[in-house]
Amino acid sequence: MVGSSILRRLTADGYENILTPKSTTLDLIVQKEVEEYFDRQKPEAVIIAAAKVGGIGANSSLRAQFIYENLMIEANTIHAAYRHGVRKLISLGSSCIYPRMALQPMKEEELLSGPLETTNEPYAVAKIAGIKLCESYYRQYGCNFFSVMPTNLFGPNDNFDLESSHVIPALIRKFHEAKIKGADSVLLWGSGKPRREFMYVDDLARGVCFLMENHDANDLFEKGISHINIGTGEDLKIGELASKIAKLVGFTGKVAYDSAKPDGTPRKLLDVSRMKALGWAPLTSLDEGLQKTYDWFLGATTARGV
Ligand code: GFB
Repeated sequence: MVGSSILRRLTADGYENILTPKSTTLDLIVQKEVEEYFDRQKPEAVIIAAAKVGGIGANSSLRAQFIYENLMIEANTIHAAYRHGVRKLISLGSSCIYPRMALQPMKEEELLSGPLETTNEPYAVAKIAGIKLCESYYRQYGCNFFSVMPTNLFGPNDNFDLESSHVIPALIRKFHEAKIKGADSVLLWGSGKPRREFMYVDDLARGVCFLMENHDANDLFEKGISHINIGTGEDLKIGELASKIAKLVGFTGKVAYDSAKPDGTPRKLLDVSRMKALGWAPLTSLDEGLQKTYDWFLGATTARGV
């Protein structure tokens, strides 16, 4: 989802020679393959959008895969970028790097100020390692590498698998299928009370390209900041999100909650004043992004003949 959006952005901005290796041709978990790829292709700039990602269900159950695969992808890519003299590198993380009870909205300085949320601790530890890899390669070798922490993202090409997806694609699919089948209720996870911030993926792509062109590692590290947040600065309850998506899809039945499923962190809202101060802001409202994502889902569903 993120990679394809960044590719659309770069192409629209007129960039050429964009390398987008698929996991079938380059396994970023295997160091030798990564080194050989950098040898062959000699990239000038790198954006690490590749990651093992998923919603609260996948994060809780695939704990070994989430920590191992993300650590390997980051370590292999960042080290290869250093060895091959890459001029700038941006590594993408997630707002789950902050402590479960971090002060809201979460400033960059909240990193490592308390214990992490258990459901996604392995993933968060790997993403914190990504931040520290960039910072360490800057401090020891002077590499222009830094990390960007996006809030919860959604949009076209998201994963709509009900077990492993994030909440927005899960809700779009659940409400859509319930409407088609004429079901009178939909079962959601947890209590509906946690608050989340959501950003449409094309805004993240704009933000990453903006930082690639306008920001450098020393702008952060020399101010004692290890990464930069990117989000909308607004959040809502999962229950409120559910009402929005039900209305959008046209589902008029009841919403029930499965309390056996985890809520995760109670609130996850980023402080985005640093991006704001750089003159950057997202353009897509939550309602507009949800509409675009639902339209994409309907197109993909029709294409699959479902
Ligand atoms: O999007 P989500 O899976 O991830 O869940 P997190 C957000 C909230 O929605 C949780 C609730 O409180 C879920 O319990 N929810 C309600 C549902 N119904 C559903 C449903 O059908 N499916 C899903 N998936 N959730 C992830 C982290 O946390 O967010 C990752 O685990 C990463 O590490 C990612 O940071 C952005 O926001 O809780």
